[in-house]
Amino acid sequence: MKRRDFLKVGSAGIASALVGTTGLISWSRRAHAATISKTFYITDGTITMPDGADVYFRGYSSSANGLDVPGEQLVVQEGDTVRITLVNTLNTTHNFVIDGVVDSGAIGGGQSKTVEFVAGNAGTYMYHDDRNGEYNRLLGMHGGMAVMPAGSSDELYSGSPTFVQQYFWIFHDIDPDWHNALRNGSTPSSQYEPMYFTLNGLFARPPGAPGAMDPEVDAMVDPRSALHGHVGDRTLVRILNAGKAAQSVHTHGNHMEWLTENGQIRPDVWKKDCLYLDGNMGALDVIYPFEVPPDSWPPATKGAYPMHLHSEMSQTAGGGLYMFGALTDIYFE
Ligand SMILES: [Cu+2]
Repeated sequence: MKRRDFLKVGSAGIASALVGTTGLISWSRRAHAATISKTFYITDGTITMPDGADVYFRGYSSSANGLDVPGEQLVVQEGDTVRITLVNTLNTTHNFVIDGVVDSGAIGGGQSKTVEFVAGNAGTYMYHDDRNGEYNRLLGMHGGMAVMPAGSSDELYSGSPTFVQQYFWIFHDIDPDWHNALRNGSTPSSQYEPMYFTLNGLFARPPGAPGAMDPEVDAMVDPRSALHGHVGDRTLVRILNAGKAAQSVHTHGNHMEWLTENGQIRPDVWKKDCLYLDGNMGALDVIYPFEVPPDSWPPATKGAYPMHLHSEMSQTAGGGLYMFGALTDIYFE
């Protein structure tokens, strides 16, 4: 579909567009720029994997004794002043970087630093620590930032196809041998071999498994990840890959409208059910349109469909444990 055709479809929906309440990201249009302040504590700890292994992580956390992987989702508007205070509780040196936007410089062990920047072009960004190449990002120091167009609540960029609600899907993959080496201050020397795969920091759980259907632990129902909508609730998904492994993102039910690839606006909006996502900070923005699935008869207006990744190992944990990987569900309500 050409963008021109698409915009016609999109503009019909504007009158009824509302800011969604089911997605985690809620956003109201604002006439004036604001100052957004946030404090991140650089912390570490272990997280228990589905096979029982405790793996070391570092994160940008919302409290000094917490460990958030990924860090909290930031949502700002073009022109906003964003002020981030970093409190490094560790004895290693870290930083806070948004490529092309801000670089805190080194924050030594036990030090704090406040960085300030003006949010520029609308779009989806990853914040991360690039102090030690990719290693701190892989250890968990990453998160997503959405910059909304000035004065807009239903566009990805000015003039984009519109949506009524938005989510982040931040994927990650974990090689425990690398995490262990980095914990001990050494450089990983083994070939990278991811054993665990997460969506917004959580693993899926198959039916009947401990934690299944618990929104605190199960990526299938985590309100940050599972899409909920009625027919017509066009949903923006900001997809980021903090891991190292390239992935293939597949939605069932509807195709995705593919708006951007690695921060670049696509010249035409294609509808795709499967999209390639680069490893090492690949990024996609898509709209899941919540249309009645075109081949269904009688028309299916309710039901649940999976989103999964098409590399088989990403659906597993610990070299087995099927369905303990990076997947979630899409609920037509
Ligand atoms: Cu599939």
